[in-house]
This record gives sequence, structure tokens and C-alpha cells, in this order.
Amino acid sequence: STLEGLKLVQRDEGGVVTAFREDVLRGLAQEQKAIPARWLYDDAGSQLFEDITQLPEYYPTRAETEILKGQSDSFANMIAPGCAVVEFGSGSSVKTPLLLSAIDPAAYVPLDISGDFLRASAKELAGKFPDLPIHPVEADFMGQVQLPSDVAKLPKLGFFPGSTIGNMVARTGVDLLRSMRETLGEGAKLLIGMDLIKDTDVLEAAYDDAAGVTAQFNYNLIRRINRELEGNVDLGALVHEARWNDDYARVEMHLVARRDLDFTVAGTQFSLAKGESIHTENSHKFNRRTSAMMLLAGGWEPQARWLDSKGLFSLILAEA
Ligand code: AVJ
Repeated sequence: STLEGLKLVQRDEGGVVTAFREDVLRGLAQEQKAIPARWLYDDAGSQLFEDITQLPEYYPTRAETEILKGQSDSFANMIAPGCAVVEFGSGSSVKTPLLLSAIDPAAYVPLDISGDFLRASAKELAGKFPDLPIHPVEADFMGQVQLPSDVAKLPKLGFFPGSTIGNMVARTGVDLLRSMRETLGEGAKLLIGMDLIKDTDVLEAAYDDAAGVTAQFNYNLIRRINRELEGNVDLGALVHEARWNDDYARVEMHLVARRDLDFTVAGTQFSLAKGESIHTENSHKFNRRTSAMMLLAGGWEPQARWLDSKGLFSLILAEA
């Protein structure tokens, strides 16, 4: 499978459409049809994900926020004051200020591939922390990133919340962790959110909510294909499904065909037999050992681990 939850590399509109078309045509030609999860996150998809974080069934955002709020003293004890916080992905409106308030850093460096997101979140943070130097960097953090010289001498804390690492298959996740180590340097720390393995019912409900918002998030990908790639996929023939894959310890999102169906995308014909699916996202879940294994494989030694009060989600501090 080619599924990965990463953001797109090309920035020009034409290039984006070309990359989207290539990924979709390649993914639909596979035995198990699969489209990389990054294409879920256009403007509509990003808004739908924001809506998902508010759902009663979707616990990760609330659980991680609870840890960030409740453990500010622990962070302050374990993380050098005056460090540079390097956030992989632009700061979300809630989580980043909680961390910044807890540890009182000397600088904040948000990394994002989207200059628009970067500018918006840097501006928002600057309003809340008027005395904090902010150095946004527009870059693809899947590779090594050159940090601004202003923060060269400061101790580094990487911040990667949201269990975004869970969107990646192990090989890609380990590659990212190793790139983060290159970017931040030996001796740096990393505070990373990793969602936990739990009851299948709880996991599947988190990705198949009663209000149907996650289903809309999934369908949005097909709407996008129909709109941007001259597709004629009958949305009504597809059912959203969240499926726990126990061998891979991940929740998979699929769009399952209710009936045999034929469709065309960008001039190419495809078909799905009744019951076959298009795999659209992975969300890997971890336990203490598998999260440690993942971090160690990427060059990071776990040092501390915090859970929310219900034991649903983990935030791990590791050292390079
Ligand atoms: C943004 C990737 C962390 O996997 O939990 C939520 C995305 N997909 N519901 C996750 C998502 C469906 C989310 N991440």
C-alpha cells in the first residue's frame, strides 16, 4: 500500500493536481485500492477534521489536551527553560499555547510545508506570546530541515502532537523520526503524542461517529476526485467504514462498494465489485513497548510518558 498521511510536496496548483492525479490513478490500479491519506486534507477536509476533534466519540484531541494542561509542572521540570520549541506542523490553536506556557521557551520555530498555515498560526501565537521570538520555517519536515541561525545555540525541544505519526506506516514513521533527529541534533528532546491501543469498539466509534462527520470527511476525498480529476464515482454506492486491523494495530478507513460499480477518473476506467473497498487512511495505535520500539528505531530514547486520566492517549518525552 502507498498510504501515507503526509502533506503534499508541490505548492503550485498545477503541480498539486498532477501529483493528486498520479497518486489516485496509481492507487486505484492496485489490487487493494488505496489513496494516500494526505489528499483528505484540502480546505473542506481540514475543516471536517476540525469538526471531528469536537465529536464525543473522537477522544484523542481531548485526551492529549488534558495531559498538556495537567502535566505542565512535569514538563517544566524535565525540559530546559530557554530552549527552542520546534513544532513539526503548524501550531494548532489549543495545544501549542499550553506547552509554551508550561515551559517558557526562548524561541518558537513552527515548521510547515504550507506557508499559509504557517503565517496564520505564527500570527495567532504572536498575539498570545508577544515577547516570544517566533521563527516560522516553510519546509517539508519529512526530510532534514535547516533551522534558523537565531536558535542554533539553544537546546531544542521537538513537538509533534496529535498522533500524526500514527498516520504513517512504520518505515515512514521511523524515517521521519530520524529526520527529526538530524534537524534537532544530538541531545535534543522530542515531545510526541501517540494514541493507544484500546477496545475495538471505542477505536472504531472514534472513526465512525454517530453524527456521520467522519463519513463526510472520507466522502470528501471522492468529491474532490470527481471535481478535480473529472471523476464520475457514484458517492451513493460507497459506504464509510472504520476497520480495526489487529495485525497492524491500526484503524483503517475504507469506502466500501454497496454494489458492483464502474467509474472513470481522468479518462481511466475502474471497477469495484460489491464489498471491495478503497482504503483511504491508517491510524496506527501503540502500547508502551511498541511506542518505545518505534522511537528507539528512529534514534530517540524514551524518558517519560504521560497518559490522560482515562488512559486513552500517551504523550512521550524522548531524547536524541
Ligand atoms: C489527524 C491523523 C491524527 O488519525 O486520528 C481522524 C485523522 N481521520 N478521523 C487520526 C482522522 C479520521 C487523525 N489524525
